[in-house]
Amino acid sequence: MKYLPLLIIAGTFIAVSCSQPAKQEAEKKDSSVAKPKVFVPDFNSDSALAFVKAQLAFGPRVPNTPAHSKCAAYLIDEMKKYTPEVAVQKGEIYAYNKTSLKFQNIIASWKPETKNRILLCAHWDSRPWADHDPDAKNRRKPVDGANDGASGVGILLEVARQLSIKAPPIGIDLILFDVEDYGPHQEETADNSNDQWGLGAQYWSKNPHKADYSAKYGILLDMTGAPNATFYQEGISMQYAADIVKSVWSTANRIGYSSSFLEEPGNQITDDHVPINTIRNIPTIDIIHQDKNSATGFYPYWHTTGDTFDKIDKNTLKVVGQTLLTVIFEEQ
Ligand code: AHN
Ligand code: ZN
Repeated sequence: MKYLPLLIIAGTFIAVSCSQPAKQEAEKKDSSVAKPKVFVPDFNSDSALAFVKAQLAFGPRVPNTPAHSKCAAYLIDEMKKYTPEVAVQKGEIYAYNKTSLKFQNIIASWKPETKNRILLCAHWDSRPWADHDPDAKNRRKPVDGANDGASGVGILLEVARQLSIKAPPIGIDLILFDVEDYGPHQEETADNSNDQWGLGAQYWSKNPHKADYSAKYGILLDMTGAPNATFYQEGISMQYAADIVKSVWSTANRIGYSSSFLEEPGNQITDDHVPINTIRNIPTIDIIHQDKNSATGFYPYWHTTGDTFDKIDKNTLKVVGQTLLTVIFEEQ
């Protein structure tokens, strides 16, 4: 408490040379406040929004459909514009209902030779069934997945474009995971165990694109495009990577996004970060929109036919994308 006024001064006028010893002392006390003064690119939310729209133009990206394979080709081509290091992991996996699904995990890397690296990821497939739709007639229809899938991928494509303009200070891997959202239909089975979701991420965690792949930490984006999205500190992230959660939330708050990045606990969510934490042993957090006032705990259109492009708010893309760029460029 004693140092608070000095910390605020140090944070605000960090570029001003610190001649008073007291101020320098204050900076040393809390390294999370005294961030290096570095250039951080400006995340372009119009560009990110266009990347979201481009994915939706293929239709729902449901595994084993033409829209799914066309969108994979688009994502690979797009990533290749921004880095020569693009790996595609292809294979077949079985869904909970024994359906064989062709999948493609897409991995784009910067500074592949560097051991000091971070991993950013999102899922690019969309859910085959809108099983939470308010209208029962829609519950076997596919989900557009504007927010649930495409929003996180759109942000990562814009991050990729920015990294092609200004190289990051550390190694970066962007992974677009497939087959996250093929978990059991609500009406089909009561067995909703963890390992039926995130099948692409499970595969990669067991068979990384490079033998012995590791990273300092990982950040997963899920449902990062709804208006006024609220990101609580998700439970599994706190269990495996509390220090990363705290530092990312502190960065977001420092750059002005405290109304989105709430420093309050959220529920535990089964998501792609689970196998990365438990199988790959990389501490990985999930930036995921949770809504304490909705019946499902997620945004209102979650797993409904209403998860469409018109619901995406580019301000939320900006909040998340600018936070990621700040985290990346303040690394060293
Ligand atoms: C569960 O419904 C348990 N997890 C959902 C993870 C998810 C689905 N994220 C997006 N779609
Ligand atoms: Zn989903």
